[in-house]
Amino acid sequence: LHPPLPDRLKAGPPALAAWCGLPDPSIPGVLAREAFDAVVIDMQHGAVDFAAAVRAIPLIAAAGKPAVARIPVGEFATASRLLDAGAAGVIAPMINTLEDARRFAAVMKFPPLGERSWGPHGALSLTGLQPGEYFRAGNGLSLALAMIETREALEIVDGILDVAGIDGIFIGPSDLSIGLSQGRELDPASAAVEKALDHALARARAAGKIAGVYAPSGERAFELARRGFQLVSIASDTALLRSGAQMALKAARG
Ligand code: 3PY
Ligand code: MG
Repeated sequence: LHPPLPDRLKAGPPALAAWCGLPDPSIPGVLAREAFDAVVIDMQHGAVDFAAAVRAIPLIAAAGKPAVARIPVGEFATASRLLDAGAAGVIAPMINTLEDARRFAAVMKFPPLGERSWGPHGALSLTGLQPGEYFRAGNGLSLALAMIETREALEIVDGILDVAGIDGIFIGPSDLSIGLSQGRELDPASAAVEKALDHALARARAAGKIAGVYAPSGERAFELARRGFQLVSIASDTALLRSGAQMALKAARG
């Protein structure tokens, strides 16, 4: 049983997460056994369906790691279902209005804070809590991260951070680079993105909330964690497979 993810992220040190988009649940299960602090299952761009995510969650938990899922855009009902299955947190992409943030927070938190409906079948077995205990503790156990990845979202980042039930933000540097350049470029390390990262991080810190970010490589993750991001995901399962294969083949070919 791991400590509540929001508390763990606030206390530090920065958590490094694996990022999984391949559909087989054994892949997050394998990566959870490596020295990651958390594992993200990506249902937005990944090929992971709900049944695969539900199978991955206990495999990640069995390695003593929190499972975090990214839902498809606007599929807020899926967020509660993932918490019911035992996910420790949910990342919601493209939160571009205060209404998006409020709808997301509502499905993530039980009343009176939100409107999450009761039925945490997997969460009860994974946490070992009794229903009443889980009902009282649940809002503090589950992490709600709103993705900031458009110009609109960046403009209202303070308002999003202010929504009760939103535990923090997670920055998507690729979409943000597209948005900030008005569709002219994809450059997750552009000067405009760098400035936005610092701004969003500072606003999250000022609000006493969590700041997470996606990093395409270990080197970039190191740099973003050092800058103060509390949750940094590294590359993806596919990227790690490809780079591992390339390294092995390079060595084999001499
Ligand atoms: C982005 O960079 O846009 C992301 O969503 C990270 O996966
Ligand atoms: Mg994105």
